[in-house]
Amino acid sequence: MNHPSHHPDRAQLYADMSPHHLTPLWEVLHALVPPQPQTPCVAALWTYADVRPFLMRAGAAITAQEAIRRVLILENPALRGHSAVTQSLYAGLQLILPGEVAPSHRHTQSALRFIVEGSGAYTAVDGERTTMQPGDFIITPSMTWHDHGHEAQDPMVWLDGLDIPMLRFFDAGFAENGSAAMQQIKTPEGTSLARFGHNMAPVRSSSPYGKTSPIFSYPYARTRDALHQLERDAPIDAWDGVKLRYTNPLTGGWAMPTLGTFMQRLPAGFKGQPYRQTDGAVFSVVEGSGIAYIESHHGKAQLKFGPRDHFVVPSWHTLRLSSSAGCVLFSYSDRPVHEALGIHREERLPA
Ligand code: GTQ
Repeated sequence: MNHPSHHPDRAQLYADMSPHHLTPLWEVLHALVPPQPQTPCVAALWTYADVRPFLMRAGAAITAQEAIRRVLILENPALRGHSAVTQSLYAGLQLILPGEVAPSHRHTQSALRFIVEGSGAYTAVDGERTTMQPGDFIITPSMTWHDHGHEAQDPMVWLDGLDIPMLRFFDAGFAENGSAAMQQIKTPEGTSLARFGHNMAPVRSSSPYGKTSPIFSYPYARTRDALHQLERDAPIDAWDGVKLRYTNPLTGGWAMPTLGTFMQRLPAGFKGQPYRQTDGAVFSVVEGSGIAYIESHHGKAQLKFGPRDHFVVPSWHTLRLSSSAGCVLFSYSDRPVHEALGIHREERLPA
């Protein structure tokens, strides 16, 4: 037995070194260098039917101006109090009501918005607005000024995906508030998309947002067309259905340096094969319904999802997706960081 109580001499050694902030490695080595990932995070589902009433109550309880960002954080059930959906990812659902402004600020954390409900609100990024529609993927690059406003009707809800836990881990977070709630608009809407979003780039190419894509709005209408055409005309992947990743047109790499973003279509009757990968992922259901079968060291879970539901599949959890009616899923993960560090692993398993 290795327990210190069986070795009084060792126990005394540990007790004597502890005030000097020293710890014996051999007591913790197995947990530090596990044979395979053993995330404390668990798979979880947030149905929109459950979440929406709380969002609307939050809308009555506090204004966007007062809250700065009126968001309900999707917390991993195993990480309560950490404002994290996995160890590295943040997820939240943000509500903005007609007439409101979420005031301008900027921070080193990168943010993505994935539009869940409503339309007509805008995000402004460094002086250019983009109007948001359901299914649009919108980026707030690191350290760019951003405010959100809503001049149309009906509540508007979007998924916020941020790398907050990563920046916390690296202790690399900086933030500042804007001098005014709304930033000055300097560039007409659609300019970034015209410049970078047509498989072309300015001749004297610049990278206005550093390592982040210069396109900060990827409209769903285009993504949807691509998925449907590929479903019709191209082979269906046995694990993923039709799955595309969003790219930075200047590099062909990820749209964001810390967050990988994907959109996939599962055709009607799709029964996916199982796979697991080291990057944990958050899913937002755009259209349709299906079931995510998940297996890990925590056991088995079966998540039945429908439109506007959200779920998380942590690292090294085996996932199998199926859909009888067909569906479209947006997802994001920390894969770009795994790849940059050379630690990404994926296993595509036989059924
Ligand atoms: O919109 O800037 O959900 O800074 C969390 C932190 C949203 C935002 C969040 C943020 C934002």
